[in-house]
Amino acid sequence: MTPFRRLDLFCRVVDNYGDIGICWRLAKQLVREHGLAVTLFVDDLASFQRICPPVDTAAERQAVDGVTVRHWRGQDGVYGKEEVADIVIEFFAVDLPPGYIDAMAQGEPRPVWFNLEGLTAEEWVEGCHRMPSMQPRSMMKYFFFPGFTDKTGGLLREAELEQQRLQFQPAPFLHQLGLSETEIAATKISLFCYPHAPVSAMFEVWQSNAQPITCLVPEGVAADAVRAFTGGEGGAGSVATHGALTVRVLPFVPQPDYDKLLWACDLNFVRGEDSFVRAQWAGKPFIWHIYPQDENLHHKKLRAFLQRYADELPGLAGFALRWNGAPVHGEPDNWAASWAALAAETGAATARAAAWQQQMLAHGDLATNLLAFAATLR
Ligand code: TRH
Repeated sequence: MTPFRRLDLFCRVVDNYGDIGICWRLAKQLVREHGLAVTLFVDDLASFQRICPPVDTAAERQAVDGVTVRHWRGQDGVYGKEEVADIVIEFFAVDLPPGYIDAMAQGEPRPVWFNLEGLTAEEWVEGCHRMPSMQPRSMMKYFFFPGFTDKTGGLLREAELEQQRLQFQPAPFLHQLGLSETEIAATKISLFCYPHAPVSAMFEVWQSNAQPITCLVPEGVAADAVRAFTGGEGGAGSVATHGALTVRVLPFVPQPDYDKLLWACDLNFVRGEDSFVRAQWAGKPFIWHIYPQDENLHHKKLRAFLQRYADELPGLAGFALRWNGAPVHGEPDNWAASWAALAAETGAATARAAAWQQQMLAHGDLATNLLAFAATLR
């Protein structure tokens, strides 16, 4: 049992859906599994609505799945000390409103204050995880890092997730999304990536695959390549087959359904942070398109992850590096060869996915780890 009653979580949507995707997942879990009263402050309700359709984009304050959602309109505003929660989380180092910080300083006891950081497999996070940082008015803020080792905060994961995955029946779900029996019987690949991914090159290789492939692409993703392949607008429901490859455009689904899509496919292409973690819990082989950063910093992060995950899967590691435009030495220099090397490892990659899940489970989940650490600070 946590000694805390209330938690405030501040989320600024920098780009796309990962920021709100992660915060929303965490907020719901803290309510459902830990009984906390959670307020999620978010600046972009339209992005939120995309992954969670019940969200009302016009509401200043609303309750969604037991979470109080407040439209965070800016840094102005006066907050009373009674408005401040027992735990305050700023996600990805967002600046809290100065008026809120003032109210935090007035509280007794003061709230436990966290900066919840981004996920990386690099070793340095172990040294920074849980590190305190002195703030004005003698307040302390603590860094909390998700991660892949027991010296980090672990990964976000709901308690009932594995049970849900084991009970899941793919066929009705895929039918609902409009897939035919033939498409369902093929090797199914979900494709979620950034616009610079070499999707057209991949489509070309898959057209000549020995077995049929169904590639499922959320609407708006890889839009140029999808339009070129389907010869139409590429809206949800668009579908075309050339050679062994069928490409089908899916609607952007609510967040829980995206998990189901990952569970239903044989291979998942994911991106960012949240879909990357969900692919790991899906227990299926996956290829990660990492969020690009200046000076190719993301290549360093990708290599750090592959070193932990794919040390014994050279085909998967080589493919992932090429997919991200990272230099690969001694690897095949064409997509057909890269695909063949990845496909040849399907059995080993599936076994690795299951073993990795067990390894990650041993570190506990991020929400529980965060609350346990917070309790030591009171
Ligand atoms: O959307 P992303 O690229 O998001 C992020 C943000 O850009 C962020 O600024 C950056 O810091 C981070 O990447 C690294 O990728 P991500 O993290 O995978 O988030 C996608 C979310 O969208 C995830 O919660 C799953 C959800 N989703 C749906 O709900 N339905 C869908 O149909 C799809 C494809 C995704």
